[in-house]
Amino acid sequence: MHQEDEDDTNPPEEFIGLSDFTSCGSYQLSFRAGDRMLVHTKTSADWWWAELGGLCGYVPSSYLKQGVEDSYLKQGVAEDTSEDPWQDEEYFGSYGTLRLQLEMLSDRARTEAYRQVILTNSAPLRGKVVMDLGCGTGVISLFCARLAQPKAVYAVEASSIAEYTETLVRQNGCEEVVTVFQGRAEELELPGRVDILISEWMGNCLLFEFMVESVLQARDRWLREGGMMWPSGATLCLVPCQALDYYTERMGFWEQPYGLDFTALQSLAQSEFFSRPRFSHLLQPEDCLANPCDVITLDMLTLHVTDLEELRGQFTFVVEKAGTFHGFTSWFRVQFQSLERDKTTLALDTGPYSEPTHWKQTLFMLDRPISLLGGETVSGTILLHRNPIWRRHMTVTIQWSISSTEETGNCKVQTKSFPMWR
Ligand code: GJV
Repeated sequence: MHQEDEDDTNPPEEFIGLSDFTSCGSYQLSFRAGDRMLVHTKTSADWWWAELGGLCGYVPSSYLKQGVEDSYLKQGVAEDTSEDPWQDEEYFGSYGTLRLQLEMLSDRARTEAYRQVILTNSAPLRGKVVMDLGCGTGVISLFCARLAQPKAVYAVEASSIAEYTETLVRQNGCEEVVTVFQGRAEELELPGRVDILISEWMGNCLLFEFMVESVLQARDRWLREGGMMWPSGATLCLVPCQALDYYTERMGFWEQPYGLDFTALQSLAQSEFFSRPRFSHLLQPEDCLANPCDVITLDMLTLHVTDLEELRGQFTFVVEKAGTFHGFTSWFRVQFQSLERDKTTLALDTGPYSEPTHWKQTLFMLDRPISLLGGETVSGTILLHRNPIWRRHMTVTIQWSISSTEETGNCKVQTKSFPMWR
C-alpha cells in the first residue's frame, strides 16, 4: 500500500516565475519574476499547486517556465533568471509613451531650467559639439539648435519615441544641426568626441532608475578632455518633517472607521504603506521641522560608476519649532556650471521651497510618529545602497537619533531601510 503510494507520486518539479503574479484569492500564491518554486501537482492545464518559501497555493502555469536541472540550481544564484536586471524592455517601453514624455515636457520648472542654461550659454556654445543623452522628443536638442549655434547636436534616445524625434527636428528646421541616434547610449557610435554632454537623468531621490550610469559611461567614452557635463553637479537634500494628512489617511483611519475599532489592521498598514518611500509627496514648507540639509553631493565630472553602489551622507538638524516627526522627505538639486569663467551657476531645485516639478518629493515614513520640541537635534546618516541584482533599484537606509537639550533620554539610535522598489 505504502509502496504503491510512493510510486504514484511524481517528484515536485522546479519552475521559475516569468513575471510577477499577485494572488487574488486565498488559494493562490503570489510570486515575482525570477522566483523559483516547486510545482507539486499540475492540477489543470492552467493552474498548478506550488510551493514557495514554505507557502503553498495555486499559480497560473502560463507565468512559469521550467527550472534548470538540479546540479545547476545548487549553485544557488538568483541571477539565472531570464529577466534583464535593467528591465530595459519595460523601462524604454514606458518612455516610448507620450504620457511620460508629456509629463516631463509639461514640467515647466524642469524644461525651463534646461532652456535657461542653453540661453545663458548661447555665446560660448557657438561651434561646439553637444550630446543630448536621453533626448526623448528632442526638446533640449532643439533649444540648443534654436537658441545657440552649436556645430552639431547628437540627440540620443533608446525608446521608440525617437522615431518621431527626427520628424520633429525636421519640422522645426534643425536637421542641419541635430542628428538623432535611436538606440542605447552604451551602443552608440559617433563621428567623434563631444564638448558638452547634456542630459536630464535624475530620478526620484536623485538616483532611482540609475540612468546616471549611462551618462557616466557616455562621458568616459565620448566627452573630450576638459569638456562640460550638464548638470555639472547634483545634491540630495533631506529634512525631518510632519506628514499628518498622509499619516491620518493611511494609519489614523483604522482607529474608528464608522465607529468601529479596526486598530488590529495598523501593523499591516504600517508594512503596506510605510515600508517603501512615497514618491510624489508634496511637502508643504510649514511641515519642515528644520532647515533642510545637503546630504550627498555628486560631481558629474569625477563621479565613477562604482561610486553608485553605495553613497553615504550625514545630517544634523536642529528642530526649529515643536511638531510631530512623521518622517524624512528628500529631493534633489542640480547645478549647471557656466561655460564661461566666473559666470553664475544655474540650478534646478526640486525642493519644497521651489516651484513644484513632476518629481515632487520623496517621503520616508517612520514606523511611529515622535513628538519633537524646538531646539532638539535629529542627527544621523543616510545610505543609498544600489540593488546588486536589479540595477535600477536601491534601498535607502536612514539611521538617526534625537537628542534634547535637557537630555531626557530620547537618544536611542533608530534605523529604517526603505526598498525602492526592490
Ligand atoms: N540610452 C538612450 N536613451 C536613454 C538611456 C540610454 N542608456 N537611458 C534613458 N534614456 N530623468 N529619470 C532615455 C529614456 O528612454 C527617456 O526618454 C529619457 O532618456 C529619460 C529621461 C527622464 N528620466 C529621468
